[in-house]
Amino acid sequence: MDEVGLTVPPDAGAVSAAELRERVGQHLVFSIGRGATAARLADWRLALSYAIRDRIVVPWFQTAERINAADRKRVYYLSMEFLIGRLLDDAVANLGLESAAREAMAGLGVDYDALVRDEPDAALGNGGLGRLAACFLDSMSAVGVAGLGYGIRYDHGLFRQSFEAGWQAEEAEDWLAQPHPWEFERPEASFPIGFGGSVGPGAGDAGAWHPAETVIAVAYDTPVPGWQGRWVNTLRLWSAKPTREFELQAFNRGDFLGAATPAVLAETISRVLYPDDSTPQGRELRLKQEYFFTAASIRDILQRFERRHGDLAALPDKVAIQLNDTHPAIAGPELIRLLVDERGLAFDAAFDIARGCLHYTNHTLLPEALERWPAELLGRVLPCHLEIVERIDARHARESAAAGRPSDDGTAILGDGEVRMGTLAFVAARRVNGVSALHTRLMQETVFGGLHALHPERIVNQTNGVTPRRWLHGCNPPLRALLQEAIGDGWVADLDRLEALVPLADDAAFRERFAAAKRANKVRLAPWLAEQAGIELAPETLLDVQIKRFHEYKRQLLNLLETVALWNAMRQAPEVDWTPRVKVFGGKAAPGYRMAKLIIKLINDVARTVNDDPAVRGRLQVAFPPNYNVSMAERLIPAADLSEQISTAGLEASGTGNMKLALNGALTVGTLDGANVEIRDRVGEENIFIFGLTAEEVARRRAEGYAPAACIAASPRLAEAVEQIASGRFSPDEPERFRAIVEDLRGHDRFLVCADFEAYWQRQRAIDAAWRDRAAWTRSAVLNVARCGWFSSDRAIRGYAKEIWNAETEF
Ligand code: GP0
Repeated sequence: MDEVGLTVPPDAGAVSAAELRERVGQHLVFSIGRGATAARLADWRLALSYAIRDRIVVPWFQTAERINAADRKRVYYLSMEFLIGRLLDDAVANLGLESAAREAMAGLGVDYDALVRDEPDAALGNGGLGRLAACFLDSMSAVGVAGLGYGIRYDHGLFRQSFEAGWQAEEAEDWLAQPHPWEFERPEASFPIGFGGSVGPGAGDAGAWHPAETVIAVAYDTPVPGWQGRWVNTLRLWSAKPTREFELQAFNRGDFLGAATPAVLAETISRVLYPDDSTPQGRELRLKQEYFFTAASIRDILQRFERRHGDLAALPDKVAIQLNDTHPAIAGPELIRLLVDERGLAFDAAFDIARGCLHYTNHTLLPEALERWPAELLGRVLPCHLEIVERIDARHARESAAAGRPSDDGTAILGDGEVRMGTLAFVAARRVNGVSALHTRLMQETVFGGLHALHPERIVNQTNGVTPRRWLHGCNPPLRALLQEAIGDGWVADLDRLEALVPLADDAAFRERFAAAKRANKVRLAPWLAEQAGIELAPETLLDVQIKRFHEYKRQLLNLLETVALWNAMRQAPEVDWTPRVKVFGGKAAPGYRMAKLIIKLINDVARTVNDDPAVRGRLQVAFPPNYNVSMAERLIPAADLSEQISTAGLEASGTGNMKLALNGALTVGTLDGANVEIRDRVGEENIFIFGLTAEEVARRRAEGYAPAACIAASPRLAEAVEQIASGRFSPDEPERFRAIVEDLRGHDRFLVCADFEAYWQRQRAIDAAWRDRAAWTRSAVLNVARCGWFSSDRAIRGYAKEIWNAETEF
């Protein structure tokens, strides 16, 4: 910095509104190339973003210098998905520049909030898994871990959802249509990545891989500022480029299309995010994506290590690599390949080094979600890696036999012509973790039982968390202001301090102000909800939200059946003083997931019927705003009164939306699944509405041969709702439309919707009653906020740093 004569700006937060305003003006003219009179909203947004980014760059350099000077152990978080959302407001808040930014823009005649909303969401993820990675990035900077996130810079993130006559339609998302102001392209940080070809013999343990095709991985770096800008890590995303832009020979022959083909094929690799959540499609392109970003990252990691260290045996002391699910599980074979084939180590030494660095997070036990690649496909795309996988498997078999385990205990990596990526990730990892206490226990007892017996120290728990910067400070200004007055702002970096609210739950004046903050959020939401879903939200109405991906195990259908039954009950007893509710659904279905898409259509059909019915006007409304994403979550969560977390017990690994909603004062109606169990343990049984079968009971019911018909017969309410759906009450234009849903409910009901229906209904009526005692409700809501500090991702990251990575935290 000094060498180029640049004066280092003072503290990130120390910039005045006047100075910031001047910087915005300069960027508008000199970076965007536009004058103030011609500037559109997007131009102003870009100008402000560049001006804010300028404040991050020097602390970013300083962080790197600190890490290098102390030779700190580095933590690499490899993830196929980073669902980061908008960055402007988040950066502004982290730097403490809210009032300066507002004032600067007001001085320029531009509305700051409109600017913030103009930013497209970076939707490089599907749901919980990708959003967790984004929260972890934020927290690694907040607590000062020397962390770096690696992923893919998809040209197109998760599709945009719209409804056509109530059916989900998908459109390509285009977040890079405008310049993305937060990243720096690093053309010099690039690696050739090979695919296919053959393997010849090498020296010693080595093989010599001759790939048939090669693409270039080019890095794009986004700085990730932590709270108060005191630590700035990096998110490095790889983009695929052709080795040669263009086949000039072909072009000169007049073959214009042929000239462009290699480039198009190469760039296909980082073209689009696969929209399947929890259900891998096993496509060749997906395997190439996984290898592409993993191989580039591992090479980058090794290169950075080798620039400062000589002895590869020291790698585990200086490098911790976290694999977010099995998508980057090829990291093990790739690291071993580099050590053996390109550095000359023996296989066993290389394996031990790899296993000293690698750690694997499992996010689900659903059998259909566990990644498996046909060995034939892997051998075709990555022939060298398949050979290494075989050697890893053989070594694992030897370890297994030495420990006296039977050879057929189901823990082989290769079997039935497939490579089991969960097993591969487990075998090559030092630690393997689940994402909630229940999930981790089920890992040990079920899917990973055999491996757990062999390596009883390997599986540990790290319950998920959410960043309080985005999910309380950023999204909930009314509550933030109240907290500031009541307990200061220490909670933003130390969320346990929310506990100071506990005594205030019994203070009527405080409760009033807390309720007023919730009301303010609902008032803020109402015009948007009216515009998006055509419904009217009165602030006294109970706002009930279920926002998450559509999957049968998450049971949006259970919520919908209860909605239909409630509608019936209201119509049958209009004289009753029903508790008014607005039910909000939000979420996307994988484009190929037919049942989930049919459930979306059913919700929209029921919504139309209910919302048009004068008999329930002002009592029951159903809203399904399209295109649920991070920004929509930021609107809905602060306004919600009731959080629906109703998955079949044993199937939701953790959930993180459950934490965000509770932290913003929504009460949970939920099963004893995932982190709901830990939320209950903290907020107390009396401040949460638990219902339904436990994981053990679910397993028992299934073992006994569960038959949903008996549950339907035993519940007239449920029977009536199912019959209405079956007979076309909500689809008079096509009475058979929902036949697949009805047949499944009556005949199979894999996710035990019918078994839990009555318990859920009863709990919902208890909720209706509880809502009427607003003081008691608000008291519970305050206690939810007060006791959810533990669900900060700062706590989770400190746990990973201490118990998994063996890495330091600065703050
Ligand atoms: C789990 F296996 N999750 C998967 C997957 O492919 N995608 C995904 O988003 C989710 C879990 O369903 C979760 O329970 C969990 O909290 C999250 O990963 C992060 O661990 C729902 O949010």
